[in-house]
Amino acid sequence: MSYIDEVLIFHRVRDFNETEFLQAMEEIFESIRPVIEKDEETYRNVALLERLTEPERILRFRVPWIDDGGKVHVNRGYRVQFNSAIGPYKGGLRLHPSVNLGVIKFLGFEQIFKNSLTGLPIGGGKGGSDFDPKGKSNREIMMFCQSFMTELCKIIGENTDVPAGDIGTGAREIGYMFGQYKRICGRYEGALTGKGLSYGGSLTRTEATGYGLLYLVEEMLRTHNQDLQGKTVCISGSGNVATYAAEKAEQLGAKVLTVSDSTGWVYDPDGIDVPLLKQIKEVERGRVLDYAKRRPHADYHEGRGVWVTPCDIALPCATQNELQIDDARILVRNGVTAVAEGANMPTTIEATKYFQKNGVLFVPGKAANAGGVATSALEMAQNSGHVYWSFEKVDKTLQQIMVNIFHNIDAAARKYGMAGNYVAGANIAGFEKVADAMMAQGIV
Ligand code: NDP
Ligand code: 2IT
Repeated sequence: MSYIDEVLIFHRVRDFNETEFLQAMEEIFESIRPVIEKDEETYRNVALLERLTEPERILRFRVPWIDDGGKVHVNRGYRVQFNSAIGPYKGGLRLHPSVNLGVIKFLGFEQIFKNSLTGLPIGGGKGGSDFDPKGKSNREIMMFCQSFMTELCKIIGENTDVPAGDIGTGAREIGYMFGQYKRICGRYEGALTGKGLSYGGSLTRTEATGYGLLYLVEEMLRTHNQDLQGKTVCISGSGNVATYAAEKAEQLGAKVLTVSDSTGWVYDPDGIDVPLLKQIKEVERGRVLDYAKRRPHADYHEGRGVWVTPCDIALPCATQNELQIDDARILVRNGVTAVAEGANMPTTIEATKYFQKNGVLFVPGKAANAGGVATSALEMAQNSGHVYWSFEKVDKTLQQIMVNIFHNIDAAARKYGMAGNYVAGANIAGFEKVADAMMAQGIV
């Protein structure tokens, strides 16, 4: 049996209940198969794949907190320090009731290759909790964040592990966590990114994931002699990534027709009004239903269904496995030409293959949404140099990073005879650097 299959079967048996982790691993292993099979014995002899798929360290901890009515709650906190071959662990913290070890392992595993693609010295990690921030008061959020950080602070630091935001963790949560970290550890250091601008944050970090997604799409279209001018775009989600993807898409001349959340979605034929969306989501902490009520021609629909809207470009920016085979069929039937993942693994493997088979340009999240973590690494660089860079400088650097990522994944796909397969290109390019570093550092 091939080495790749041996390791896959081993995990299917041992980690059978970690569905999302197995899905991420199977996609990556399929892509790197030609790389491994070229030199199978070398990799097998040092158990490279077994080491790559086993986190260096996992911390799971109790997070007790007291709500405004005096009731005590206990959530589970996680931090998976997956791989530090090319730099300190780096990756976000997800606060959502669906969080479990399998979800955090999938996100941490993806992060290894994404961070490698940025070209910056950051390893892979991820964390979070099954805490649900929806409907909580500011005080309750602060109580939770302080309790969470009281444990997490024991294993993070500017040169060891640097968490950041993800679903449910934005500027407010990072602020509370940073305050508690500093209080307990007594050090003012960049142990978190996504910080506020008054205490060590970087300009452009808020916008970075969404902007970076569009910079990559723009470069991909350019190499196919197209641009975003006049294109229609469907976006799912209405959080950090979705909002700034919409903003940049509109700046580049496209019309954004949809946004969504876990209760419903909005079709706005006049194009999404991004300042209004920001007001509702970032200031009022409302829902997309509130957006629809304040727009003259927008329709609101309950439930899933955002992908029925005909569009040139689809940008899933909400959560894993939100774009499934039926959605892919409808998008293709409606003439979609490009799909790029703002979220992590939003497209199922079946849907991804359907897009590729039907000639749709498809870019996986680990390349397309890498602008967020890349800008986090720029925040780390500013913090350790005790300096601040201008918006223009960070934005230009981000743009260059996304252009480089596109060309690197394009070249890696071509090198292995799979031109245009950006899934294979991203996985191979991300893997090669990490594998090289792991081989050089011995059996650790
Ligand atoms: P936010 O919390 O800001 O927004 C998440 C959005 O997705 C909300 O609109 C939310 O709706 C929706 N959503 C979340 N879970 C579900 C679900 N189970 N079903 C339907 N909709 C859902 O998160 P971000 O924008 O930061 O993250 C979005 C995605 O992008 C995630 O996959 C994240 O891992 C990825 N990502 C984020 C980066 C960042 O820098 N923030 C960087 C790279 C990737 P609702 O409010 O109803 O829950
Ligand atoms: O999935 C991701 O890349 C993020 N949530 C951002 C991680 C980071 O460290 O900025």
